[in-house]
Amino acid sequence: MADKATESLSTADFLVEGMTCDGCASAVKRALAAIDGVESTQVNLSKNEVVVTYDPARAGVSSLQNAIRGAGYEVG
Ligand SMILES: [Cu+2]
Repeated sequence: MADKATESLSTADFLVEGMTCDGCASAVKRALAAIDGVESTQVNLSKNEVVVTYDPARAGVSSLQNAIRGAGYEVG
């Protein structure tokens, strides 16, 4: 089960509307971190940009988008 294959990670770039402060950035990060396969999340508030590094074998782009929407933000 815990096969130690080398992970090949992908990054996904999202335009997220509604993030206005560090609290929003934290909420988005927390929502994404809760998804299995998400390695890290970077938020650029001034560009409304969220960059997610994830394992595509375990998480899909749509589940990342759903997590962001679930936190209360629009994904472009
Ligand atoms: Cu905020």
